[in-house]
Amino acid sequence: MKSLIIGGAGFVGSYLIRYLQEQGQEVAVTKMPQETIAAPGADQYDLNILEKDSIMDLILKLQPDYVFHLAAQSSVGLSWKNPQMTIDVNIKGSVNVLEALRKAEKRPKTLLIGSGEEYGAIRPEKLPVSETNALKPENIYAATKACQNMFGRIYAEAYGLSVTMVRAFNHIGPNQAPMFVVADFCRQTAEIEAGKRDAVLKVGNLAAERDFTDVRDVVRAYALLVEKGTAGETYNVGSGHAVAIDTILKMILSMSDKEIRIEKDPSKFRPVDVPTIEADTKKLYEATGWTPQISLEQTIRETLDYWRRRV
Ligand code: A2R
Ligand code: GDD
Repeated sequence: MKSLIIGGAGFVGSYLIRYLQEQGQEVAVTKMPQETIAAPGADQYDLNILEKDSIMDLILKLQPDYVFHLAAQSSVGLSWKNPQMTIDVNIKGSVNVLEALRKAEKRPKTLLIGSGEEYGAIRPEKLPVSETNALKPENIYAATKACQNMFGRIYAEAYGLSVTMVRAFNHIGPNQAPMFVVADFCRQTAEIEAGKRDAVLKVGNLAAERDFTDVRDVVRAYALLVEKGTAGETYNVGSGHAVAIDTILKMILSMSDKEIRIEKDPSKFRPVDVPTIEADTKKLYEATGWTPQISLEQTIRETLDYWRRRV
């Protein structure tokens, strides 16, 4: 079997390449021209998803069995600062991918990666949130992913494309960019331990509750879903348990010997930050049998150790 990963130079891509190769698959991967990927055995192609014809050429050339569309502007925080770019990449780029798939001779099974953020503020009695819950995105990123989801369903129904949609909740682990909360707090802690900054850890909204899963469990779910998911359907991918950011912070601090002071940084707060996002993963379980295997403590410890080695 041959997989094409679009946007494979990012956080999830590096793990997905390795996982699919371990499963015996042939893997091709696209990256932005300025990016590098350390992935022996995977064929690499430069591709900007805003260039529609290039996607089509690549899919026609490779004729993959599976396509994983990971390319995105993936940060909620950055989406407030750069809405146009987020909309271009996440909506126009995704439609470009769908158009390329529509014109492909051999139509691959495809996974589009959306977000638990698409639900927006969820009524407490609706938690954990299932895929049938109404979408009310509360930030630019979430709106673009809700839009991508709608296009995915439309293309599946109108053109018979084998496109399955994921709503991924927070995923974490070593090698994640420090614009996301766990990597950010672990990097700051490692820098404090190494004497590279004062013993003050800057934080944003600690009251938010999010559903965290180790990235290695996440890519395993993607590989199962691309094969077993139903075209036109959406599946939540998360742990099923929301944890307060404050609890995450305390876990990280408990893993360090340093005395660290916490300071609120106004620039880290967002115009809107929904209180709780928690996934109902019954549909995913019923389709694939997937359950997460790596504990929150293990993934946080490994992320902290990763930053200790890096700083
Ligand atoms: O922005 P860069 O240079 O870091 O590249 C990102 C790439 N990307 C693009 N690829 C092709 N054409 C574009 N116009 C374009 N713009 C950005 O997509 C990066 O290498 C990749 C996304 O990786 P990450 O930001 O690390 O996201 P992650 O955590 O791997 O998430 C994968 C998917 C995304 O759709 C997220 O929105 C979702 O899972 O949570
Ligand atoms: N980044 C960051 N930095 N977030 C902080 C901080 C901080 O210093 N302090 C508190 N937070 C809070 C944010 O306000 C948010 O409520 C929560 O921590 C998680 O923020 P992020 O790690 O930036 O992730 P995200 O939830 O906005 O988005 C991630 O998860 C989505 C799925 O739920 C990304 O991986 C998205 O691509 C993904 O779709």
